[in-house]
Amino acid sequence: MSAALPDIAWHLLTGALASYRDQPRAAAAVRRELERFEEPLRIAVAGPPRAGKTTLLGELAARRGVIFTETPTIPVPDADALLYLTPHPGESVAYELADAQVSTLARATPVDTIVVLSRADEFGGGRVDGLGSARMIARRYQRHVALQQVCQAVVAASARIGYAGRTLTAPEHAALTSLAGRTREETERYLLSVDRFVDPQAPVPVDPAVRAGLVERLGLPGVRLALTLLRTGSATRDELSGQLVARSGLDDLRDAIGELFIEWRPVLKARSALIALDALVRAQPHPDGARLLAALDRALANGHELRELRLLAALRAGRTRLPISRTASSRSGAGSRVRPGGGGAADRRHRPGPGRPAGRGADRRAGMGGGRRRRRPLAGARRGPPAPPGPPPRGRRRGAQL
Ligand SMILES: Nc1nc2c(ncn2[C@@H]2O[C@H](COP(=O)(O)OP(=O)(O)O)[C@@H](O)[C@H]2O)c(=O)[nH]1
Ligand SMILES: [Mg+2]
Repeated sequence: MSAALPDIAWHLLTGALASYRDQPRAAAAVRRELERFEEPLRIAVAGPPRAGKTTLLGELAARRGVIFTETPTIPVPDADALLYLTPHPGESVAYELADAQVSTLARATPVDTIVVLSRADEFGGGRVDGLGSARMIARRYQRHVALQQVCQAVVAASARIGYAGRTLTAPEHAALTSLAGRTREETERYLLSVDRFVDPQAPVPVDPAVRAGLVERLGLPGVRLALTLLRTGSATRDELSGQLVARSGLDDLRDAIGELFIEWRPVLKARSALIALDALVRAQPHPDGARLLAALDRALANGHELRELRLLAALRAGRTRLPISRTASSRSGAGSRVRPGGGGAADRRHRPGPGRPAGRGADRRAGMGGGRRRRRPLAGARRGPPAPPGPPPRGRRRGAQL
């Protein structure tokens, strides 16, 4: 049985510390990596300006053992995991993320990224079902080969709707209820633009200043959604608030962060440390360097936890599922979910056997960079149409839509 990745990483780092004992700066860098092992998981929230990073950070309440930081650019030094926000998704996101992978090792183990379709309420041209269409787009993107190779999940979320729902006031609820008392036809033309909605002349039973407050907090798509929810049965403040939060996608995002990042903290920490050590050894030549690099390569290529993580992401995305017998046999444990280092069904099936040669290149392709070999045994269980073809030629990549 292969050793656990955190143990291997710890072993390699302490070995490197001994190797570099005569090079104080390199030794200090290794020591720093050893310290990081004990520190909270660092999750960077990145993306273009106005993608909604600050607003989302406000909703990702502090959790023990995790530090969220906002940053405009990638790659993010010191981050163990990345939430990459994009309000205008396209294929270019996959290439931006691929370009930001700092090394071959990082590229070969893309277990550290979740793509967030942010400001999801604005999708679909701000129609009532904008959040619903964003969720469907996210699901489709998760099956796209170019994105699978750079991230673990794609989740649609609107921090604005989540926040407004969570903090919905009684006066806001009352104002929305009065508006919802009018028929859809009556309110629809005032919901075509912000100017119309806040127009003092508009014969709507809510004060213009209150309307301006509503649109400030919920946006027009949010107001439209709230009116639909009120008209279709979510009448009380608690019900409306709960529905807005549920539809915001924030719970889905928190689940993804929990299942793909936080539960795997030691593994992601180990991965960060190994990638950092790889960079250090390349920058600071040492007689032990070649041996260390080979060991690092082996550790990441053979790390069964990293394969489990990739498999878990594929299961969550519905790209694959465990064969029935395996699912049934694991039901007594964690069901079809794969647990961190938990030796679940997926683990038993895919863990390289003892004494099996490392087969560097093959393991890379199999375990990480797209998981082709890993998927093959499960091919019969795959649902839906085959994944779209791979990336277009480089010249046509940027700006293309998925
Ligand atoms: N419609 C909508 N607007 C949002 C959402 N999240 C943030 N915004 C707005 O987008 C603008 C930029 O948000 P901010 O969080 O500062 O983005 P940052 O530059 O990425 O940190 C602000 O006006 C926010 O109110 C969202 O989920 N939906
Ligand atoms: Mg900001």
